[in-house]
Amino acid sequence: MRALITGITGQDGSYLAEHLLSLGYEVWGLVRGQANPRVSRLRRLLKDVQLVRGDLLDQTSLMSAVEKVQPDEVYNLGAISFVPMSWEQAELTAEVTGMGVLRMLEAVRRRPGTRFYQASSSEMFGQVRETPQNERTPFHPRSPYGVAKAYGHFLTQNYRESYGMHAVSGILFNHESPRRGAEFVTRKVTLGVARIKLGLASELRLGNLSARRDWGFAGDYVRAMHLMLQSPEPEDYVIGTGRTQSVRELVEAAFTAAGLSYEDHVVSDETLYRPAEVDLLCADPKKARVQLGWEPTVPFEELVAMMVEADIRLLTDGRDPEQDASWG
Ligand code: NAP
Ligand code: F7E
Repeated sequence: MRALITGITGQDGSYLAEHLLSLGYEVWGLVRGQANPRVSRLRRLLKDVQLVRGDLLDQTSLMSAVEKVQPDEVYNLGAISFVPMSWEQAELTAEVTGMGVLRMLEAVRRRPGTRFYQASSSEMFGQVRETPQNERTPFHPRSPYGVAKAYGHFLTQNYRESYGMHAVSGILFNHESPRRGAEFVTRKVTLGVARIKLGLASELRLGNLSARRDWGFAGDYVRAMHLMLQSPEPEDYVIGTGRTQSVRELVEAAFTAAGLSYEDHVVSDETLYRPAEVDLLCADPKKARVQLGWEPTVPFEELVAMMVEADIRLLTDGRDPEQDASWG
């Protein structure tokens, strides 16, 4: 089996590539830019992945990539994925995170039989209409990112219905790991804790501590992506743990894991609040459990402790969190 992954240099791309390689796949990753530093990191760590150039903004490059790789499965993980950036660069977010899906679907449509996975997001639920959220819960996105993901989600459904494509969306709730980008709250917190523990900083500035998320481990979630494409019928699935914690609980767990007290270090900074917040997300992953046999394996407290430990090790070794994440 041959797979093509867009977004291979991101958190999920790296875990998915490892998982598919372990299953015997030939794995290709779409990479953009002339001197993308994350590509050299990827090359160091995943030597068996083959690379093809392309950009979600460039239809011709995607057609050429699909033509060259001739994949059996395409995983579209590429996106502008940081929610605050989607207000600052709303048009670019629409182009990459939204229109990028259209361009990938058009490239894949020309190769009948290729299966397509779209990285949809719990951010589409936004201001939630019910809790927990399942595959039938209506969308009310609260950011340009959420709106762009909703477009990609409906388009994937539409191409499935219009052209009979085996195209599915995974509606994934927040998933984290030591490879998470440093801008997202879990990694910002675990890196902040590591800096404070090592005497490199004394405070951590955060935004809204009351928001609640359903946080799981990225390594578990990429298994679900693969399982979705093996199902005989193309269908969409919610993937999450079914548990929800506040940012304050995350902060408390991370500081406690390092033997510190968060009240001594965390500063609430209103400039980090979002123009519109998603207050609460909690998945109902029953369909994935029953139909795919998928279960998350890493509980929240273990995930947070794993990330804190990895970041303390990273900084102790003098590595650069932006360049290395905790890949070593
Ligand atoms: P990530 O670490 O931010 O990775 C994003 C990837 O997109 C990077 O490889 C980046 O490549 C690539 N990319 C950005 N612009 C591109 C463009 N114009 N053309 C091609 N590639 C481009 O994201 P992640 O956490 O792994 O998430 C993977 C996917 O799942 C994303 O679509 C995200 O929106 C979605 N998602 C994530 C979560 C989560 O909790 N992690 C939950 C639900 C859905 P460069 O190296 O070139 O920048
Ligand atoms: O924020 C609050 C913030 O940036 C989580 C992406 O992968 O998951 C991710 O989106 C919560 C929000 O993730 C800070 O207001 C408080 O309520 O880690 P985050 P996100 O926005 O939930 C979804 C499913 C995706 O699809 C996205 O691609 O934490 N928060 N203080 C903060 N967040 C950040 N980043 N930084 C703070 O200082």
